Amino acid sequence: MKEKNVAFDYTEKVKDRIISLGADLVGIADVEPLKELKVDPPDLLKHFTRAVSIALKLPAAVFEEISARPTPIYKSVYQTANLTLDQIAFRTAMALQDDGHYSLPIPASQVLDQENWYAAISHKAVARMAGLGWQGKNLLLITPKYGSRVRLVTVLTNVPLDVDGPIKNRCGDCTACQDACPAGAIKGISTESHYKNRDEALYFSRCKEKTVGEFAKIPEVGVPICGICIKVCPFGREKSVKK
Ligand code: B12
Repeated sequence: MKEKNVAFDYTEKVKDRIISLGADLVGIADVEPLKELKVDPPDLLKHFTRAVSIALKLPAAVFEEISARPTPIYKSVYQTANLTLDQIAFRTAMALQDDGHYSLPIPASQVLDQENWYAAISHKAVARMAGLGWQGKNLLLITPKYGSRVRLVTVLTNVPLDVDGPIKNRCGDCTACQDACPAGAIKGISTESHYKNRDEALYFSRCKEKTVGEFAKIPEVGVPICGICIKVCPFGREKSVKK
């Protein structure tokens, strides 16, 4: 009789459970290459071997309603998505823990270094290594099905789940995000893997001035969001455009 692949079966069970909690995409990254990342605290990854990347799609119409600035509805969707992802990550980590595996949910949107804008770990890097999408010219994770209209969360764990691999960048010659960025922040440079730093892809200070310095100061918005480079990305846009 053929031997059962226990790791594969358990990985599928974990992924199915995450989807049943309401996630739209899930993938598994090996932690080893992620050790190059700046993380907070610096030994964050020490006790973990795998990073589970979880994506939640966003209502595409919300982006179609955005023209020059983020809308109050987008702010609400952003908050709901963060809360939903935090709950999915929490429940995933607890289920893994109940199965005997040391596991840590990383918040969807918690900034630890307010001066340099760093979180505990980059969800985009985890998602890319877990095969959910590629890092696009807008610096965001672009998924084949939903484009960048997804928010992300990560669960770190020490169970040897089967690992997924990165997928190929499909931005090609497209300059939609570069052309539309209201801050003129996107340089339009493509990467086969990932950017060495944010400045390779962005005039980061321009993006920050627009989102943090301008949009977050709109009273009914109040958070550093924008949404325009998400809206114009052709991946996943087709079904959302008003007919
Ligand atoms: C701080 C922050 C901001 C700051 C700074 C943004 C920035 N570019 O760092 C501000 C307020 C400006 C901002 C703006 C936005 N943000 Co923001 N932000 C974050 C937050 C909380 C931390 C980001 C961080 O630590 N960056 C540090 C840098 C160095 O990491 P990085 O940006 O991911 O880029 C590096 C890695 O990805 C790396 N990489 C990629 N693959 C690999 C693989 C390996 C092995 C390695 C070593 C590295 C690597 O290459 C990049 C360059 O070094 C994250 C949540 C999180 N924990 O990740 C959300 C997050 C990145 N933001 C998000 C979004 C959507 C936005 C906005 C569109 C606003 C909005 N919601 O409308 C804009 C887009 C700006 C842009 N085009 O980059 C989403 C992105 C979702 C997606 N589909 O990609 C995230 C992931 C939140 C979430 N939970 O979904 N954000």
